[in-house]
Amino acid sequence: MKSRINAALAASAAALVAVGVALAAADRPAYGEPVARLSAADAREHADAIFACADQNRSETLDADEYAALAVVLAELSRLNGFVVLRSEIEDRIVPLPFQTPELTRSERTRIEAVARRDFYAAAGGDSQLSQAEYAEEQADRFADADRNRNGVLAAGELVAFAAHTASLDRSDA
Ligand SMILES: [Ca+2]
Ligand SMILES: [Ca+2]
Repeated sequence: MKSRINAALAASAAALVAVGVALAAADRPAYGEPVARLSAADAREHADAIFACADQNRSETLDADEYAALAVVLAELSRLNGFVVLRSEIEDRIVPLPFQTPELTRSERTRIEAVARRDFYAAAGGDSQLSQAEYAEEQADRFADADRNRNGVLAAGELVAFAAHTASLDRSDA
């Protein structure tokens, strides 16, 4: 698995490799049980951990390149793994993707990056920098979109929708 990930990332820009290494860090403990329910607090913890991985230059903000690299790497790793990893301080857990997913093609990667840049500028505001709070707010909006029954928890199909979004499998709007 690791060599497949490295091979996929080798074709990418340095920014992609940096984010990919941070997200695939070998010193993380083994993955726990698949997630059955995701609370808003769990999602916030995950978002904060992802933000830290994506902030390559430790500026405490994401720029458009960091944000786009994050979107591409999350899609790439999720598809290679067949699951999305949810980070927490205690352990990483997984949400399996609902179907076999092919590796990213070059054109898909271009599309994901373009969508990510559009999303970035919508979320970042006039300074073109996305703070941790702004990233958390954007991710909270995605959580709310997935929470169809508005009970503050993602479960079953809601969780699948959230994971599919992370893997950029739901983007038909670009
Ligand atoms: Ca940064
Ligand atoms: Ca729900």
